[in-house]
Amino acid sequence: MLLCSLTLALIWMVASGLERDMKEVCLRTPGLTGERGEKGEPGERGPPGLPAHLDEELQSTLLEISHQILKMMRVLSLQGSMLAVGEKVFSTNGRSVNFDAIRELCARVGGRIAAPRSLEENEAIASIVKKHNTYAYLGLAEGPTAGDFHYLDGSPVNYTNWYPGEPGGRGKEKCVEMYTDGRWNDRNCLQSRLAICEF
Ligand SMILES: *[C@@H]1O[C@H](CO)[C@@H](O)[C@H](O)[C@H]1NC(C)=O
Ligand SMILES: [Ca+2]
Repeated sequence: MLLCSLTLALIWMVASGLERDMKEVCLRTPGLTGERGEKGEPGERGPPGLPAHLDEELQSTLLEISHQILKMMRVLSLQGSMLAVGEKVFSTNGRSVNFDAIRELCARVGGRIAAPRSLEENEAIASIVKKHNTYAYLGLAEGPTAGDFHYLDGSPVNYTNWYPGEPGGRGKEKCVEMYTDGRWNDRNCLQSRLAICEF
């Protein structure tokens, strides 16, 4: 049955259309349950390992991996595929879609819609917006009180960069877009805006 599940999982990954057929085959032919075997003797305790910080081989492997990752990041930065700011990485697929679609896209790849939490992060996002010469939605939303914008996890904003006179939607513009100069405007959530995710 385990093999059957594994096969199912694999098949599902490559061709989910076949899944139903496989499942039927698996369900129709259950094996007889065998008798439970006797419990084995516990094995002997293995020799103690070195603590990780003393294990030279492990250390050099880790160092090698982080060098490789750093190289990848430099290549991706050179190609403009990613922008690293502190611990965060910003990236776009270059497409413009509505707010919900951006949120779903970013979540699907394990990130979040970009939300600037400092001047530095805002400038990084703005540089992507400028490069694509279009506006982007940010990971902010208005609460029930007009003008009260927060991050999507519900925490209050600790950095803003509103365009003069904004937010001016008086509760009717629940999303936030970034202009090409990096400033923000509250806006309805149904426009097509550049999808920028953070990781
Ligand atoms: C806001 O808080 C985040 C941590 O949640 C921090 O990284 C960021 O620097 C803060 N921004 C400002 C302007 O203090
Ligand atoms: Ca507005």
